[in-house]
Amino acid sequence: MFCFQCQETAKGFGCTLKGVCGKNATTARTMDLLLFVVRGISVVANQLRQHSLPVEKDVDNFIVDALFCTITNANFDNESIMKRIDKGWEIRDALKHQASAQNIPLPEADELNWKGSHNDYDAKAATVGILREKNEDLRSLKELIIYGLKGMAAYLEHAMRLGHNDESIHRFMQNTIAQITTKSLSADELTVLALKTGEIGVRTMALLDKANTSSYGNPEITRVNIGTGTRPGILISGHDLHDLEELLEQTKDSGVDVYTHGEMLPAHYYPAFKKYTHFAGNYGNAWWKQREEFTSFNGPILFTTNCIVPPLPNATYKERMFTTNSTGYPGCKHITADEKGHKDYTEIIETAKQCAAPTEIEHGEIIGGFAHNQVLQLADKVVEAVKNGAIRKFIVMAGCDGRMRSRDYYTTFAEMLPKDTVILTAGCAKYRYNKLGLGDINGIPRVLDAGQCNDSYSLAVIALKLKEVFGLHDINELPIVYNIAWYEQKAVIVLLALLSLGIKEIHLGPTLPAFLSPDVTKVLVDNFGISGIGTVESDMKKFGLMN
Ligand code: FS2
Ligand code: SF4
Repeated sequence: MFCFQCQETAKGFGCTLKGVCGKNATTARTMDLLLFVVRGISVVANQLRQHSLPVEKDVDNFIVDALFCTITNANFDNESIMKRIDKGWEIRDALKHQASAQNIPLPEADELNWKGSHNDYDAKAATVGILREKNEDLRSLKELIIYGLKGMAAYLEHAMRLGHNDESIHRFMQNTIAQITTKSLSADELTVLALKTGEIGVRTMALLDKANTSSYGNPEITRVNIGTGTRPGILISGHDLHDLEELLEQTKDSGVDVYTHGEMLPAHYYPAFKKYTHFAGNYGNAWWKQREEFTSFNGPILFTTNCIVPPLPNATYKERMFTTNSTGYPGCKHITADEKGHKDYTEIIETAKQCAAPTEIEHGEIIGGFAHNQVLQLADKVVEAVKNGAIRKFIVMAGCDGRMRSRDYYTTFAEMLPKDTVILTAGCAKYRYNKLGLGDINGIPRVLDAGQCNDSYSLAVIALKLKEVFGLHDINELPIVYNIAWYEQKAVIVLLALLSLGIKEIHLGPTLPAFLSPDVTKVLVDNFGISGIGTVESDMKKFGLMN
């Protein structure tokens, strides 16, 4: 196996024996083969589209789900990946049949022709992974784009589940994958494609924002309970608000409470979920603390997306773990939707009823809900605070959290920030500083949480609005610095999206991606001023934040 798609990759180079995330070598290779299938399907689908022929929705759905399930910590269930591959051949061959019936020529590519039995999968997979591209820089750029597309697929899938779709995004994804598969693109051409991926990433995040807000209202300032009640609970994790809605509906008179974990915390900010009195609060912290927190939660856990940490062999909660959508874990019950997209959570609810109430690990409240609509309602107050010097700078600290010790940097950085600065955050990175009690500036909290990682879109909307209000020509003239933490591939699409909006001088940590070759890193440094993080002190100085 070879995988280097996430920030925790082995030795900052690549996982070769087993993933640091827990993904075993066989599953890693099976995922490589699934991506091979995705490439084949994309080539034919793209070719049909180029000839103005229709492509079935099933194709779009398959590609989005297949990309999503290969994101870090989403799916550890080899069997479910194999099933996707089997289905993928059928889709590919049906598309080829369609092309041949219409005399549409297809390019030459192994991805269009190979097919073997399950016994052949592993050997084939070993030849079609990341290292198939021998040129280090081209490999780097291709993987940068593919990881961006994986993040895009995740956000698109959530929007689609709420009935919001955009054909042009699917077209872009499939066209891009087709180009990477069949064309000999130069480094310059791939760089342009990476930026284009960012641009479509903005469109995808805007689509998801519209899907979420038109379904559940605009996030508003909300205090979220982090303690527990006395009734049994169900813990819902991940990013999918549609799953949450169905769970809340089905649990409302059951005597069971629903708590959020990790990236589901921002669901509390949406007005539509406030009517559920049993929507009890947020339990715990970011994804990587789940082994302890799921143990003490005592009740069932539903994963709607990544991040799953493989439970230890003696984990007491494995029988209480449920997955859905693109996620999977061997031995855990997977909940599928019926043909209308509805899910039946009876088994989770019945399991919860047999469980003890959660053990309280924290007490109190956290505040959030500062997505674009809410912040723009406070715009006058914010602008005034900037003009009169009460707010000197905004620090965008969006992104992901992770296990590495070096991420303590973000807690220390937040603690050491001067009192006239405000953190703008989104994603699970917030857990490094959202319980520090950093206070407020004239009633404006010093940590403004917009929501999930996809709500980084909100931060871009806010920045663009401030640029307009202050009459600036360039978004980089704003008193905003970017100190972003990344972990998995959704952060890659967020980064590409910010670059496509012209944002420069982004600091990325705790380490730069292993998949960026030295030459590609140089392009990002020279053209966008991207850099890694230093020490807290040196970065404070660099950002002009020393008092
Ligand atoms: Fe966090 Fe994991 Fe949000 Fe990522 S819970 S690192 O999936 O997408 O951010
Ligand atoms: Fe390694 Fe990250 Fe890939 Fe897992 S997702 S195998 S930790 S690089």
